[in-house]
Amino acid sequence: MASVTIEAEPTSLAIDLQKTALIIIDMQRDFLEPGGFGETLGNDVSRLAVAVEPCRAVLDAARRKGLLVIHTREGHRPDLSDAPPAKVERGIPSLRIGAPGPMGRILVRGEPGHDIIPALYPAEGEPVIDKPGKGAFYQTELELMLRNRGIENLLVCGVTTEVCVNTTVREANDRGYRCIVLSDCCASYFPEFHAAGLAMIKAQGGIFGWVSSSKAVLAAID
Ligand code: C5J
Repeated sequence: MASVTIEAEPTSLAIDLQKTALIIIDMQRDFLEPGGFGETLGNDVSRLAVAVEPCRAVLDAARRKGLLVIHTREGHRPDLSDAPPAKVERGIPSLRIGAPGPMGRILVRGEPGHDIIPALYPAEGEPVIDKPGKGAFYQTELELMLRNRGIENLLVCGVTTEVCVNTTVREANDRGYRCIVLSDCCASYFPEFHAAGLAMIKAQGGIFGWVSSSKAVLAAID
């Protein structure tokens, strides 16, 4: 596969698709559907739906082109031994991490709410990274997987823009990856945080990475 040029801000950039992975952050029922972790924190979860179709278009194209596709899920072991007390203690006790909810125990691995939404469900063979924190590199095998595959560039999609997407992009940037965040494939419960989260990435000549869109990426790779 040849190198392609992606229109992005603050600059367009040329990437080798063989060294590029698509990473889809935390498109889980717990964040996107009513009754999950996102809603227990007082959020309007319908605000994240806008990212699903653009994400799906990029996911389909990435699969067609044979790009490495990696999915992540935020969540904890059923005994919560990997959940810091400071994280669990937040919020109303009956709605905290590990409490029972309509989609099973909140943010617990193996529960229905922890799973990825059907529209973006991982295909056979696509790695799924289970992460206990906001960043996808923290206490996971992500970096090892990327290094073993010779990946240098990440197309980043998912939720939420200012939390797990931003944290992962910052972690990746420090590890030397070029991160291209697809603005319409990300979403936040707070539109102003979505905008600020993207602005922070591309400011100062692209201090953490680049911001592009599904349309630009599809035009370049498909
Ligand atoms: C949050 C995430 N917002 N995936 N997690 O707690 O962004």
